[in-house]
This record gives sequence, structure tokens and C-alpha cells, in this order.
Amino acid sequence: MASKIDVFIDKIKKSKSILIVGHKNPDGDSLCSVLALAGIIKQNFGKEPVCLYDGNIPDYLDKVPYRDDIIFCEHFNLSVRFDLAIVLDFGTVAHIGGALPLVKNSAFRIEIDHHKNFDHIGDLCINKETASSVGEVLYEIAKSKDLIYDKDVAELITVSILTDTGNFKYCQTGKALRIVADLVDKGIYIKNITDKLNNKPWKTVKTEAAVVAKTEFFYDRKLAVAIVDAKDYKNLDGRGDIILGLLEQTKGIEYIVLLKQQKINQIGISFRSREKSILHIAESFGGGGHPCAAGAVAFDSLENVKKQVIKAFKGQ
Ligand SMILES: [Mn+2]
Repeated sequence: MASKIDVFIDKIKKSKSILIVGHKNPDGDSLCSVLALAGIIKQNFGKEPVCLYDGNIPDYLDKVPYRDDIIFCEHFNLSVRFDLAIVLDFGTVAHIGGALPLVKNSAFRIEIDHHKNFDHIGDLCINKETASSVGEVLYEIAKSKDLIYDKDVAELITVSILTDTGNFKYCQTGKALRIVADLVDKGIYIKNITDKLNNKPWKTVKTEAAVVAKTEFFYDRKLAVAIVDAKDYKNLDGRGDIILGLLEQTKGIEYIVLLKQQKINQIGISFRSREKSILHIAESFGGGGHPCAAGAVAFDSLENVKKQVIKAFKGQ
């Protein structure tokens, strides 16, 4: 990995124009790793990368440092040729979204990811599947090359890690905790960060609460199924993690399914399990993820998808 990072640094030094993008509809890791990397490049090499996104950034991320430095890709001239494009946290090329032509058109491409990725776009790939988040990979790169960064960048790296580990819940090793411990020792204060993330519009909080209140239970209350219909979907902020988090607190619940009607016949499905793996169920709907947290998108009516999901948990 060391020599790859040397190439990475060398490319940054030699490039006059640099583009940084994450995945479409950014989550905390995608947005904050893009902004953190832009900060690291500015503060060490004096260059101003262009940061672009596609889709929507959730409101809860509106107060993260440097939030105003990322531009909606449709507000940018898509025929520009960059010397260097850096793509973060994307998983698969289809997730890059509207900035893809700019990435393809760049003279050199670097990808930095922690997803299992079979669909590379980088001329240089710095991928670390064992990393909790791209924020963690950036921390490691900066550390290995003695790159400096300010407190805002440290906060961004922390948001990346907190988001992708579900506030450390999904950590399989102590690595992510040690990184954040180091950043706390260097002066960040986690309460400041979580206060910034408490930034949802009332209509979102109200919708989340109403969805939780309408939850249905199956199989001796082991399975909870919550539904966000198309009307509620436009009020949702991000993936509906708060709905899942609230239901998770219920005594006796083993599995939670959240159905989100993104379009009339397009249903986003989030699966959560307390213990047993539900990955095979997500995969049976064409999705994937982790043993206890997975997702899929089904192209059928809400009623049909609901029926199929309930059936899939029979005997689980
Ligand atoms: Mn990520």
C-alpha cells in the first residue's frame, strides 16, 4: 500500500485541477470523506479541489464543516477535463451518479474505497475492505505521510467513522475506536459533532415517529415491519436510521424490516437483525450488505414486497 500512497501524493502534487466525488445520495461517510480529503489536499498542497455530489444530501449533515464546499453536479460544467479525479466510497460505478462523465474524462483516476468492489474505475486503487469507513482510510494515509489537518477535517473523519459503524456498533476490531480516541486526544469533542448532526426538519422527525407508531409485528413479535409510503418518503431524511434505531429498542424484537416506497413500484428495503444473519434474505431480493444490517431494492408494488418479505422470514 505504501507505494500506492506515494503515487497518490505524487499525482496530487502534479495535478493542477482535482475533482473529488463520492456516491450518489451521499451518507455521512461519502460526504465527509470527500470534504476531509479536500481539506487535507488544501492544507498540505495548497490546491483547491472541486467537490461534487449527485442526488440529495440529508439535512442532518447540513452543519458538518466545509459543507458549503461541495457543489451539486448539475450546477457544474460537465465537459471540464480534470488532471485528476478521486472517487471515494462508491462501491460500484453505477453509484457515482451525475459526475461520472467528469470522472471518466479525467486524465488520471484514483479510487479509495472500503466496499467489496468488482467494478473498478481507478487507474490507481487504494481499497481497504477491512476499513470501517473511507474516513478511516484517509486517517491512515494522512498518518503514514505526516500530512497535517485542522480540527474541522478531524471532525469530518469522525463523522465518517461514526456514520459507517453505527456509532461504533458494527466495529469488528478496536481500530475505529482508537482512531477517534486519537482525534479526541487532539482536541475534537464528540458532543459538538453530534449536536451538529441533530439538525432535522420537524416534518422529518414527525414522519419518523408516525412510521414507528404504525409498525406491524409478525411471528410472535419477533419481526417488525415498518412502512414509509411514497407520501412519507419525501419527508424522510437519509435512510430512516432513526426508525430502525427506535424499533431496535423494543423488547423481544429479533428482526426489523423497513420498506420505503421510493417510487410507486420501487421499494427500498432495510433489514436489521439482532443476532442471526439476514444477509441471505437481502440477497434473495437482489441486495447485499452485512450479516446484521443489509438492504435491497425491489421493483414491485408495496403490498407485494411486504408479502414477500414477511414470507421470507418464515422459519427464520
Ligand atoms: Mn462508507
